[in-house]
Amino acid sequence: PGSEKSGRIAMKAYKMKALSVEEQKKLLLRPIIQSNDIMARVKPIVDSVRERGDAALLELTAKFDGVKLESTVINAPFTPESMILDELTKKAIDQAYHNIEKFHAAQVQDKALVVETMPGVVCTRFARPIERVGLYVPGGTAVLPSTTLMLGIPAKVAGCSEIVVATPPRKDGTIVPEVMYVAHKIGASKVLMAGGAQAVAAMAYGTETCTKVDKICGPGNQYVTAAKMLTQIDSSSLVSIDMPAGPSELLVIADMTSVPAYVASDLLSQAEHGTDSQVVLIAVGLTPEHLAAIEDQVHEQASRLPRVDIVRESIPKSYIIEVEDMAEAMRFSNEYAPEHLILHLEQAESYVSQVMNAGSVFVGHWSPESCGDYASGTNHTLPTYGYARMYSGVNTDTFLKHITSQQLTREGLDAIGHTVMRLAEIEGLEAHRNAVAVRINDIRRQ
Ligand code: HSO
Ligand code: ZN
Repeated sequence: PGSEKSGRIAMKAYKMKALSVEEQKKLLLRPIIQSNDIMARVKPIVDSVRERGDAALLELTAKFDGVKLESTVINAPFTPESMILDELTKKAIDQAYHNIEKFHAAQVQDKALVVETMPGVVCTRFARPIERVGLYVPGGTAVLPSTTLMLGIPAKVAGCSEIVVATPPRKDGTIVPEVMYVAHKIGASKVLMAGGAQAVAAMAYGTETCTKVDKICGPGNQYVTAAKMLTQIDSSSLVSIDMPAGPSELLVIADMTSVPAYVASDLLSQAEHGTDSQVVLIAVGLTPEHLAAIEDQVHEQASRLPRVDIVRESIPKSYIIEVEDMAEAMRFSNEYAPEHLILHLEQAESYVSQVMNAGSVFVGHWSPESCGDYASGTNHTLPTYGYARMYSGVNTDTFLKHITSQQLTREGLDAIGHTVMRLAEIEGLEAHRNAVAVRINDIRRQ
């Protein structure tokens, strides 16, 4: 380890035109997650919480978090002593809260959608909050009040009636005051002092003290993700989840107008999350000097980071690809479908229309991912692992469901009736046909 600790911190580097189609495909893949193994370890944990509730939860928290708790839940109202913060911290959280709330409140559609598809045939769609939701806030290597904001604000804005925040306790059996303060601001009714698969199971099935919820949201390690998936497919829990979660990732596209220090700082901000974080740099028509300046910056800035040990593992697994033009860059980025995409480009905004797959886009030199991670207003719970192809990040709709309704007038039914009866006939569903026919007969009789 001695020599490793002093070695150069560098990403792998490729030239697109030297890569075969197969090699390109390989680069698009994320590290394989051995889910069978994980599922086998998670299942007994989930089962024991389902069967034995709080007793199992307390045992598992003692085993995995090394904390012997008296009770697993803190009920609202939370005590002022549990959320004591210095002024600067409080101000920062309040400012972030304000922006995130503003952006997520704007996503709410107050009015029902009403469409008259034919004269006398009116279809509507309206939203209702998911009543009880569980928000998983990971513990681990970082304290994450920001994740509490990102999950809690949309849930509050959507109008969820019960919000449970789950997060692992500290060694002293308490929850960090930052998370308690945010839990208070979002109107959480409970903080569940548990982490991992056991916390997910408690929220999915409910325990003596923990409410059973309808949907579980939030990032987490492989055990948390496995527990979310297991409980979702168990119909006895009747719970849904936001999305499959994987390690954090970032793709940066940079041209000659990019500032090497900024590019490197963005790459590192994502690389410091975990040893499995992946960052990709697509270098568009860079001179060798410009690219070397970015690589130097990566090494220099990385060496000064407190989390350099994490970065030393994540950066060498990450890579740079040199491409000749923006068309190639956008093609690769859309195929990769990154969780975060940063455009360090001249007239960056003109490329946004070409983004087909990404969790969240950061446009231009002055838009570091950190702003979206914490405070600008967008959500940081985003699809990873290529799921940005078909999933959205957490947003206000995550906590809503849409209900449709319809009302037909007599004239409306008269006009649509024959279409419905014919289609029912084709499907051989006579009762369906008849439900229209009995009414049409009445209409004709008069
Ligand atoms: N970049 C992370 C979110 C986060 N960053 C939380 C800092 N705190 C999501 O990929
Ligand atoms: Zn981050």
